[in-house]
Amino acid sequence: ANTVEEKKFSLKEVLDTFSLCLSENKEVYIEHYVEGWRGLVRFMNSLGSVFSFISKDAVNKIEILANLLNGENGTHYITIQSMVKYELDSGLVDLTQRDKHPESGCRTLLRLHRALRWLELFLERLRTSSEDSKTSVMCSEAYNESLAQHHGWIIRKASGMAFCYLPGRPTFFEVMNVGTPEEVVAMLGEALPIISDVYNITENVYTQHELLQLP
Ligand code: 1PZ
Repeated sequence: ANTVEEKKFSLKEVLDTFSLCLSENKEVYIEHYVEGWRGLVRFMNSLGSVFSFISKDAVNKIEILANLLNGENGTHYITIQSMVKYELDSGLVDLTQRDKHPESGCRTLLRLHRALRWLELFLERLRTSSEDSKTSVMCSEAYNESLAQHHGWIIRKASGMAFCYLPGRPTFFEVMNVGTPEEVVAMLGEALPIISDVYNITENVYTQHELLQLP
């Protein structure tokens, strides 16, 4: 019998982590948000080393948030809502240019938040794709609609090159380790509304506080 340690990593478990993010009154727990990202990075690393420049940046941001959560002011970092209130009230956010607080929780989480939109768009394309659809095309379309708008041309070029190394749809589905293609599609159908929820709630908080363009 498989022990927990031997059990192969499944993308379902990662996406399930995001369902733990939402509190009863629709606040987003940073602990689970960070945990969800850790799982996505593990998944991305299993796709090959061409993606390591991407996962390095993601890991860096994940650790900044984890350190804030585990630091002396950690109680203010329980949810995205409490983080935003605390950092704004305490003047801990650079609003117009990176200066005194280059690694604020707000600006750091915003980068992952934008990437979560990419993930939502990409997974939705995967979910509705046909057998001969190209993952690299789905990935770059999702990227162009989301993250690319926030990246300079060097990063856009490097990303575009990395996308070409994505495995094809059949292999991609296998690496997800969820089951048959039908089961993958069903799993995505359940996971996507949760990811959208987390994304939309975060987006609203950032919109309300005019934080969507943080440098
Ligand atoms: C499965 C294939 C993976 C495709 C991932 C698509 C996203 C490509 C993004 C590439 C950007 C990486 C290089 C670092 C860029 C940073 O400059 C920016 C802005 O941060 P700043 O410079 O302002 O501090 N970082 C980001 O935009 C965060 C990117 C996180 C990407 C995580 C992708 C996770 C994918 C999960 C796979 C299932």
